Amino acid sequence: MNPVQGVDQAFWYILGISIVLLFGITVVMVYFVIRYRRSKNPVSSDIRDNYLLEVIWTVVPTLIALSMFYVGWTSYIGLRAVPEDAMEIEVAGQMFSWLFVYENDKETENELVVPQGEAIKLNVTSLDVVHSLYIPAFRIKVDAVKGMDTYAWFYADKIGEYDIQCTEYCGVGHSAMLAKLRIVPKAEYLKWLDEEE
Ligand SMILES: [Cu+2]
Repeated sequence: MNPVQGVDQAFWYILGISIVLLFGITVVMVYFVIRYRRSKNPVSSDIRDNYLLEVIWTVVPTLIALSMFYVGWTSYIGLRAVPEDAMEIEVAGQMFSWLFVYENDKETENELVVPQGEAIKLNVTSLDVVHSLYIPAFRIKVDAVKGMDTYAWFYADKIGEYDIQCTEYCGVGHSAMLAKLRIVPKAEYLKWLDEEE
């Protein structure tokens, strides 16, 4: 599965549960406030030891939390498991731009060009301070740290232009640390790769 769908499913699943719980709890709370107000219920009842209820309110939330963990974990695995045939590109953050180095040592700044239909593995590092590579369209966000190699991957399924942004505050030029991802047809990519900059 494309990790984008996995991440989105986890997002909607957790959001859905949150909305149901928010409304459910709010409705019950408002009902209790009205139903058991002092004028209608002057003496409060002393309720103790309802084992069935206690088991239910322990087991059900535990199962809900575990199911959210499972959905989140599987989507995370999708983001980390790189297909074996992925094309590798070296990525380095620096104050204040992104550098991309391709298989033939071609280098670009603030422009990442990849062929459509390929899995792309980005080997990420930094030349100075901590940056973070963020490509929202592909649900990628990974820190770029000097002396450390991290990675991210995405499936370049649709031709188009996508935003790349540094998302770790890295200095005065941080907000301008923008780049573009361009997904182009394979033939166009090969032609581009051989062009001199
Ligand atoms: Cu940065």
